Amino acid sequence: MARILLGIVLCCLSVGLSADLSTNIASGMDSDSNSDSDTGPQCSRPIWQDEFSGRAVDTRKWQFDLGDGCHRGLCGWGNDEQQWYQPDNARVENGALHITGRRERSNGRWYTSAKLTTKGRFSARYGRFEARMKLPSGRGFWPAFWMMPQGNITWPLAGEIDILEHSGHTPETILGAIHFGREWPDNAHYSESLLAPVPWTEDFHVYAVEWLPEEIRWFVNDKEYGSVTAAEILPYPWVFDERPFYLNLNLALGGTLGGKIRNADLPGELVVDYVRVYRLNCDEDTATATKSHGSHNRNA
Ligand SMILES: [Ca+2]
Repeated sequence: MARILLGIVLCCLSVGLSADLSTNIASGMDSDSNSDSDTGPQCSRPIWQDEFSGRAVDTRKWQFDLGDGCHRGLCGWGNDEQQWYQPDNARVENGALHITGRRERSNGRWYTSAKLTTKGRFSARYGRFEARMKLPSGRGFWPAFWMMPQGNITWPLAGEIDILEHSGHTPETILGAIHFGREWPDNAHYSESLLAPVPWTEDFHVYAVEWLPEEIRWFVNDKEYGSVTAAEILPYPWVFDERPFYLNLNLALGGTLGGKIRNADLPGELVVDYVRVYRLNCDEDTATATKSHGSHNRNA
């Protein structure tokens, strides 16, 4: 989600979240305590999921991030994003979460949208993190499915994992990335992209990462389109083995990746059929387990 120039972006999203760890442990939702050792059939079942089969956003699983970031000293969420986040722009209907980005005056902004996070609700270290989604079509939309580290650590010292990002100006391209390094402006990132002959917005696809010790792999519909290892980002330290990360889902408008907003293209929706998290270490070791992801219960 964070771009280079505005690397301060997400720093403040993690500030003030020191309560997360205790919340997760207390609720039993944090999978990190046993995710390294369990084996067996639970690997074919999600350890956490939301199928969005109810009538509203399940606030036991998600929190809303609100506003435009200015209350955190991070106007436009550090990326010059144009939307005001509010719960009204997220609804659960027909088995899916719908996040709507629209032209609507609110609190001094010209656009509204929504952002959901499992911050304080669920986090995990390692595993397969996937969402089946249909991306909005239209110039200015910037949907993202991404992860941030638990704890109160200045961005990006503890990392950031972007499972999927997309710009409505380049509808045939999807992006995956990690952010790391030192504090802005000495931060760094590694990214992968996949260019398709037709827009990704035309259909549902399953976007995923498989996160292992010293390695992260990006997938779409079970096709691996990129990976990064600790060795590949040297001399930067690999900070992704240290703590659990929580999930974020949002639809930004404009900003450094969303670009110029074309009002005639609005409104638009990010539709999420489900979000599922699996362990990967089903077999003898993590390295072989990741090859067996076909056993997961996915219906992409
Ligand atoms: Ca569903």
